Amino acid sequence: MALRDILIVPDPRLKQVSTPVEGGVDDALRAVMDDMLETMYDAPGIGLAAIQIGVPKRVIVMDLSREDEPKAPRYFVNPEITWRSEETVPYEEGCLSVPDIYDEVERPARVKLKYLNYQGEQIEEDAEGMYAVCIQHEMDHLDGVLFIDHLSRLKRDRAVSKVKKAAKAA
Ligand code: K1U
Ligand code: ZN
Repeated sequence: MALRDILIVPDPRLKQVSTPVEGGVDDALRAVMDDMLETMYDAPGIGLAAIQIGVPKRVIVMDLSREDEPKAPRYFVNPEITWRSEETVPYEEGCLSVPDIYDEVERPARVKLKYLNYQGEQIEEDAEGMYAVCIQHEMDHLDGVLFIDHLSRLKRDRAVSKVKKAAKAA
């Protein structure tokens, strides 16, 4: 396993639409997912999309366990949302590619999704709460969308300027 660099805005690769994984889950893809998980834990974060380490494939890792609980990694290959609730909820989101910026995004409260897991098995699930927030945030990454794209243009521009300024000062 290896730590990978996380892309930071305004890196143009973050705007790319990622392509589906062809031919199922193999050892090479599992090695990428292992690197993603290690990178996410190290950041630290609760989710990571492959494009955030520069790999334009439709792959996500996530771990929503609390610090006092055993680790519970989840892997999503070619995830698809098949249903969204009418009801929406606000949540203050952050993103490892937009460091130190947090703002409220309104998203469907519940979704149904299907995906392939680490073993390549087809899974269908309902998500709500933090799981629903995080999977929608990560699936946006697969389509080149960042949480700041859900904010006003003024807030988005301010966020990118703040991140650029911080990077220059570092
Ligand atoms: O960059 C990412 O996509 C990961 C992002 C996931 C996320 C956070 C909040 C709402 C929706 C999606 C993060 O993990 S940001 C860091 C974070 O939330 C966190 C870090 C350490 C402990 C707990 C949370
Ligand atoms: Zn993110």
